[in-house]
This record gives sequence, structure tokens and C-alpha cells, in this order.
Amino acid sequence: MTITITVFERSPDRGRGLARDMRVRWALEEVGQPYDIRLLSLGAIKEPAHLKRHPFGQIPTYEDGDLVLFESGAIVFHIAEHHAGLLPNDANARARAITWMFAALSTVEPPIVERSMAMLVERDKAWYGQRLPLLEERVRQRLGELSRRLGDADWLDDAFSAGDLLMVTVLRRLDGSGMLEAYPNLRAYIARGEARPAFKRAFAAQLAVFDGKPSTG
Ligand code: GTB
Repeated sequence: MTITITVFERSPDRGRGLARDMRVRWALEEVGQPYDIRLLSLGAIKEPAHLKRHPFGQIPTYEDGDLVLFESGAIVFHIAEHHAGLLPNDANARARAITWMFAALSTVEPPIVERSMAMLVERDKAWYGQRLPLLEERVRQRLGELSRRLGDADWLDDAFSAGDLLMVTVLRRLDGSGMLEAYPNLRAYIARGEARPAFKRAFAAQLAVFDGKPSTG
């Protein structure tokens, strides 16, 4: 049974690999699992057929036989649990890698998303000029903390793991913001992730969808 993931038929990120299917594609590429894609429009993700897969009407979803999953973090965790390559075997190292997965999604991603959302939907509000610097300060705080912890290491905890995969995809959302300029080690960390062959394959596959030439991963 081939894995199927649901992705935007026309991603608002215009193929920059910033939508959350990118992390699922990357994880599948890291572990060498082929997959099919189901392309859905922004309208179709809110229709009953997709709401059965995803209660909040979003992408990505993941199907493997009878199993249907939503939430990119849970999907990446599932892939990492069932295939070698994304979580270490040593129990403590594995627990630390999982900790970094949660840190990426519940500590670092929220302020980054809040800033992006404000820029998208609050730009014309009276409070925007005061609110944006506050939101940017929250992002900078997390970047500073993460940068200090990473130091000159290649990855967050020894070997590359699903924790790094999620953290890199989260940090990539700041691409073009100028906010990463102050943290050369974070920029190098992102570049290391992007240089992985599995990342490149995943990126090319999602770009092919945007370019109208979708292929299976
Ligand atoms: N917590 C969920 C997860 O991790 O899977 C969040 C899923 C989610 O927000 N999905 C978005 C979605 O389906 C797409 S990725 N949105 C439609 C909706 O909620 O109605 C978010 C995204 C979209 C676009 C860009 N971009 O243009 O740069 C970046 C990220």
C-alpha cells in the first residue's frame, strides 16, 4: 500500500517549500519511503471528503492503508517511529530528539507563525505598527536562545534527527524576513538541512506541483 499525502494544488508560498507538507515530504525522503500526493484546492480542503481526514480542514494529511493521520508533527513522528534514520536507537538520545520535535512545534514555531499571520491579516489595523515590533521581539528571543544552545554544533543533539528536520522547516519560514541575519549559526544550520539530498528531493517535488508538473516523491 503506497502512502498518500494531501497537499495544496497551488500553494500560497508559490513553491518555496514553506507549507507544512514540506516536512512530511522531507521525512519520507529521509527514510526512503515513496509516496503519492492528492492535490486539493483551498476550497476542497473544507469539504466533507477532506474533513473526514482532517477535522480542521487543513493540509497535510497522511494515509497508509486504514491509517489516516493529520498534524505534520504527528505524521513526522509516525514516520520516524516506523523507519530507521530519523530517531536514534539509544533511549535517552531518542527522548532528546523527540523533545526537540516538540520544542520546534510548540516553542519556536508559534511566535514565528503569529508574526506571519499578523503581517498577513492585521497590516491595515490601527494597532499594527505597535504590535509588529512586539511580535518580532518574541521571535528574536527564541532565535537568540536557540542560537546559544546550538553554538557551533552541526545539529541540535549530536546526529541529525526528526528534531532538526522540524526545526529547520520552522526556521525556514523566516526566509526573507531579515531576522536570521543576526544569527550566522542558525543560517548555517538551515543551510545544512537544505543541503541534505532528501531535502532537495522533497523541495523539488513540491516545486514541481507549483510549476504544474507534479510527480510522486
Ligand atoms: N498544526 C497543523 C500541522 O502542523 O499540520 C497546521 C496545518 C496548517 O496550518 N496547514 C495550512 C493549511 O492547511 C497549510 S501550511 N491552511 C489552510 C487553512 O487552515 O484553511 C501553512 C502555510 C501556508 C502558507 C505558507 N506560505 O505561503 O508561506 C506557509 C505555511
